[in-house]
Amino acid sequence: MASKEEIIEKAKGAIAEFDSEMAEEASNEALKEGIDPVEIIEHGFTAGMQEVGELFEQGSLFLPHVLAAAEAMSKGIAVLKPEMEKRKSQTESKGKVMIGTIEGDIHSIGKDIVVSMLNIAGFEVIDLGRDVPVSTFVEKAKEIKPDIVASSALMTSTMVTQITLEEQLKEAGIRAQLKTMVGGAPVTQDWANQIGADIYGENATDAVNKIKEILGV
Ligand code: B12
Repeated sequence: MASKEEIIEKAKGAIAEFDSEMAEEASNEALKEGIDPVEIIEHGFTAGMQEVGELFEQGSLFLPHVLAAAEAMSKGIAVLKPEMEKRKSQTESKGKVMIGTIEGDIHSIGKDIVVSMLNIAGFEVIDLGRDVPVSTFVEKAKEIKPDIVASSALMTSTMVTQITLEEQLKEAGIRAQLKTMVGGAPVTQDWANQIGADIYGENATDAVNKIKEILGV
């Protein structure tokens, strides 16, 4: 019988070794041992992806490696999905969160984790996907009237579009009726302050806590 630490290490290793089968195995073992899927995702898969990211930045790994790591991560998370659905808060929706990766940016792994955690915490999440045009954020916000409009940006070249989102929500006359949240690796609290976003979320747990706080739920 594997311990929690061993399973978390296995999940982390699966991403670092781009091994989808091992990622699924780690998830299945976690389910068997009754370990919270959130722990496997945060301390296992995400930690592994961070390592891969660092090696990619240092130039010792290349894009195909990163893609293979991303694939392993989504395979591992897919195994955990049914259990996460089960653990979903059974209470009425705590609020509506609309989220997407900003225009020009196809990074979706972090955003997807935030979506999963918000779901578990009992929020209704409208996931617009990745590379979402600012106009789509605005149109959908008018239609769906979410409490929160959240955008993810993983590149310095796309985080600037979060400014456009703030501006267009104002132009559409709906900015005051909702709160905006920004996140993604290059995004900081300073950036959120600078562009006038209401919430900065460092990671999925932080995002959930801060939304709960601002909505008072
Ligand atoms: C995986 C990855 C990819 C994968 C993405 C797969 C996918 N489906 O998402 C692939 C291989 C496709 C890819 C492509 C590219 N990538 Co890339 N990629 C990465 C990598 C290695 C890891 C990102 C990741 O998934 N991390 C793991 C997750 C869990 O962490 P996270 O995203 O930060 O999310 C957490 C928090 O930030 C937060 N969060 C995230 N979103 C949100 C949203 C909200 C609202 C909140 C509150 C919180 C929140 O919560 C999450 C959970 O804790 C990073 C390196 C890095 N260190 O970030 C580069 C990186 C982001 N990529 C980079 C680049 C340049 C590219 C490409 C342009 C490469 C190319 N030459 O083609 C293309 C992008 C094309 C495009 N138009 O978008 C650069 C960006 C540099 C910059 N300008 O800032 C980076 C930093 C690598 C580097 N140093 O060069 N990439």
